[in-house]
Amino acid sequence: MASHGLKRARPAELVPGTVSVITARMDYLPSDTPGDWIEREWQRQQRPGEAVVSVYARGRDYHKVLRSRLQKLADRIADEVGPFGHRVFTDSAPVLEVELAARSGIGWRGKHTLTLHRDAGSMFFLGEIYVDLALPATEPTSDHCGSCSACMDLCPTQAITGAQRVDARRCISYLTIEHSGPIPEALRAPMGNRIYGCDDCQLACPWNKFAQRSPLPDFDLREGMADGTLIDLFAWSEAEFLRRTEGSAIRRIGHERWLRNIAVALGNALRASGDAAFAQALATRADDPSPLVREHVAWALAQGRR
Ligand code: B12
Ligand code: SF4
Ligand code: SF4
Repeated sequence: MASHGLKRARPAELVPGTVSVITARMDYLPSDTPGDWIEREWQRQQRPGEAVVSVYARGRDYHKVLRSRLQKLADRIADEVGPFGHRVFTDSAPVLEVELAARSGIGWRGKHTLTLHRDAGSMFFLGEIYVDLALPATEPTSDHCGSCSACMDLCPTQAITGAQRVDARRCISYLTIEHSGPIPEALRAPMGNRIYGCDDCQLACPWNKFAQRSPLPDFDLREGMADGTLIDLFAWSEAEFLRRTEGSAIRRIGHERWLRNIAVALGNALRASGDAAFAQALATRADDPSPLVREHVAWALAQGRR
């Protein structure tokens, strides 16, 4: 953040000539998501041997999908108004996406910090087109969190330290995706069987019963991403990991972090169930070439002795 300075707050410093920002949301629940999906997600966390990948990452990498659709939208605008200066973004640049979305009426910022709308919950991505066209501004929507604090109360690591304030160092999404080193020991048990990202603050949110399905096949589930077991996924070689995650956002964490995360989940499963199958799976990687993986496997095996 420091290296980009105030570019984040001043769009024209990022893309010279910018005078307006077109904001967009793209829903990501897969098209065949059942009506009781929130309940099902909670239940999966009760089955320790299941591997829980965050809902947003179970299909194709959204960065590619959203960026190409925003570019198509920009091309269509150019067909109507003639060539204009623009650049599309999603998640990739120093852009205050949630703040822009909130100010332009895509939704309000929930206490979990994400953008939220009464008709769509929060299960959507954000994207923007910076343009050099002076467009009339849309209005923000009102805040409908009220006295609710479900997301703060249910966060497994107490990462939401105040309304609209997340301590990323405690957030399972950060720890499993962005963080490269060892996962702090105190936060390993609360990770449960989440191996990539975390949805709990969104599952807790009453507005997500209005979350919309995506009509795009891009977000259809990939094999292993919604029904995989920890034991199966832990057995993937690096080549298999790369093959199975081609075109998926998961690929970016690499095989080493993938194994680190699953080792923690296996340790939690071992502690919860005492099932020797989890210990056997862990033992196959006790001598892994990566010190990071070895340390997490050793921690996980020790959970069986607690
Ligand atoms: C860093 C990051 C994370 C971090 C930190 C999250 C956090 N809450 O701080 C981690 C890794 C933990 C994370 C996790 C997740 N993330 Co994330 N993340 C981002 C990212 C890349 C940057 C956010 C950020 O820190 N910006 C910098 C800070 C300074 O900005 P800010 O949060 O908007 O807050 C500032 C402004 O409000 C500003 N402000 C307030 N008033 C004013 C006034 C003025 C004048 C100005 C200038 C500024 C200003 O001050 C605030 C504090 O400094 C964005 C994409 C993006 N470019 O925005 C996605 C994004 C927020 N993440 C997203 C998602 C989906 C997630 C997860 C749900 C993924 C998952 N399932 O695991 C989780 C949810 C965790 C949570 N409760 O937040 C989506 C959210 C979509 C939505 N509906 O809102 C985004 C928008 C990506 C996208 N393009 O779709 N994420
Ligand atoms: S994503 Fe999970 S760990 Fe992070 S704030 Fe939300 S509930 Fe807490
Ligand atoms: S769970 Fe409650 S407090 Fe949290 S974002 Fe949803 S409505 Fe707001």
